Amino acid sequence: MKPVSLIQFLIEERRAGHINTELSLLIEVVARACKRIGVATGKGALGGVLGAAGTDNVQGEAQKKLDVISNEILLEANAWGGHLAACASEEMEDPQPIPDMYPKGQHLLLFDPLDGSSNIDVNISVGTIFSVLRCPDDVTEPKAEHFLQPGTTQLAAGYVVYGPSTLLVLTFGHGTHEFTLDREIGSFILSRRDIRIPEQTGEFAINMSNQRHWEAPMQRYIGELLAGNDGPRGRDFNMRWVASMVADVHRIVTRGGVFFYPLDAKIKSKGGKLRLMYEANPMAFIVEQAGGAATTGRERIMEVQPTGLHQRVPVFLGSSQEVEQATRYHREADNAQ
Ligand code: P6P
Repeated sequence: MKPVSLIQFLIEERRAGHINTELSLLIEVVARACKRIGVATGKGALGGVLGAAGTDNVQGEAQKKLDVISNEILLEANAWGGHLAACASEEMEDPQPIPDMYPKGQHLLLFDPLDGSSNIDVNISVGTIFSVLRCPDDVTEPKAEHFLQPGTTQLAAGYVVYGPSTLLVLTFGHGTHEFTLDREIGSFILSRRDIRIPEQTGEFAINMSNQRHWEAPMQRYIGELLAGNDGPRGRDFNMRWVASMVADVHRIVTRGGVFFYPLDAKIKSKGGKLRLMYEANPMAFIVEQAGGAATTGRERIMEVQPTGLHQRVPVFLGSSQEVEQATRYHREADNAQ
């Protein structure tokens, strides 16, 4: 069968009325920028891009050189096309408006330019996560509050995982689809259309070193998985934790599984570890469109009303039966209080 390129797919989606021309241009620009990020990441030590940048981001986290480089690549690529009103990034305190010299568009782009960057120096897969919102009609100079829209309003979401192959996974709300970068021609080629995440799974992802800090329902739920055959689930479970959300989520999108970054006593004051606007929401959109589920343990991630651009939330996502079970335990515990 003739391979379908990303550009052909975007034209199909435009003809189907799922996206408009401006959004298809935005996705093409982001995909092209991610190819450049992949090249920079792939150079490793030879590119002089490993290690710390010597600066901290808005989260107070030490930035890697590639965090800063990736952020710049995405900002520069999206500045001139006329498809965006502003960008927001994990690496920037405030949104960046499109420079006055360029035309503005009707979209807001949010991204984590290089998620999992602590893994770069040890050559483990990292990725870019992005989310697209509509800019409110009467807004010409978007501020942070204009980005604070619930995940259900996303027009598009995607990630690019820089692994053995470079993959783009994308949704416009009409299924979740995967594209593989053909490095010889420099095009993303459709490799999986309408991905489905199995409802059941035998594989979970969580950072077990935080176990003593978890809330009781999380202790109960994970305890049942660890009990395996001898416990109430009556079967053994396997565990994976890459500590790179894009890699962990891509495994789940590919073969099922369930991912948790729950509240724990250490991070309770912050609301969680992962960021709502440019990590949890786009991943939730992608997972739900593939038949999975995504909650904070109490509510659907995409229904959280954002209160801050860099707000954090607990994340439970993946195979729906496991997400629902873990969420049920948390709701039961809350109701019992
Ligand atoms: P921990 C990477 O820093 C990240 O934001 C996600 O990509 C990843 O899932 C998580 O943090 C890993 O957190 O506490 O296991 O290092």
